[in-house]
Amino acid sequence: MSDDKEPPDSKLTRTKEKWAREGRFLTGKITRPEDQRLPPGQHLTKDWPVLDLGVVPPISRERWRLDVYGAVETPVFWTFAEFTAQKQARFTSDIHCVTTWSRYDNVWDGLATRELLAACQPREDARFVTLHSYDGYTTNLALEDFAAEDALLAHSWSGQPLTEEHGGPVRLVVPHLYFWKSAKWLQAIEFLTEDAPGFWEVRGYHNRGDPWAEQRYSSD
Ligand SMILES: Nc1nc2c(c(=O)[nH]1)N[C@H]1C(S)=C(S)[C@@H](COP(=O)(O)O)O[C@H]1N2
Ligand SMILES: [Mo]
Repeated sequence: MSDDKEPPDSKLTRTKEKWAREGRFLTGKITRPEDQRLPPGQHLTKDWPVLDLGVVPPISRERWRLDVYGAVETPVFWTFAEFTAQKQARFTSDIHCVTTWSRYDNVWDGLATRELLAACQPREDARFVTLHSYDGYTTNLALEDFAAEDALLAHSWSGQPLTEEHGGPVRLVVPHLYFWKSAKWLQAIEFLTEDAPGFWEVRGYHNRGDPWAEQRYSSD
């Protein structure tokens, strides 16, 4: 898997670790009380910022593979063509990034995580998933969060193929959690009986990351 790759240690990574230590951006306040849709401490943006470790892995749709393994009855290994031959979903959802920007009404196409679960059949004792990405990034989710009804493995945004900088060919989208849980350049989904904190989760970020509860940092 991607475990053999050392994720890059950039200045941004060190800055964000510092923010976690300092509790930066924690307000406990609703920014726009009239707007029930915006979580506390967030502001709206119309553009779509790019945030990652600074390395875009060069994975074309032809070379892309998805590996689903661990505590499952039926491991899955798909090419892009096999992946898109699965039942397709279109979900519209909001993005909430822990660095305080939110973006409304993103239209995603892809495979609902519930369909993936139907295909791989998590074992009775599976409780967590860890996402592994082609840039060496990892992030962890409780199985219930991964299985949210609006969560999907997205290959398109606004009806267009997901761009490289936003995680194409395929990224995860879990709208009800901060966006760092939505792994770009998705390579593998590992099902686990024990939780395994990912890249940001071991660097001071909250293990769950619910924007409505302002779960930004592990101390929150
Ligand atoms: N593979 C990978 N996925 C990732 C990241 C990353 O560095 N690598 N960064 C996360 C963070 S911190 C955020 S805020 C979002 C940003 O997604 P965007 O660049 O499409 O806005 O991707 C998340 N998924
Ligand atoms: Mo982020």
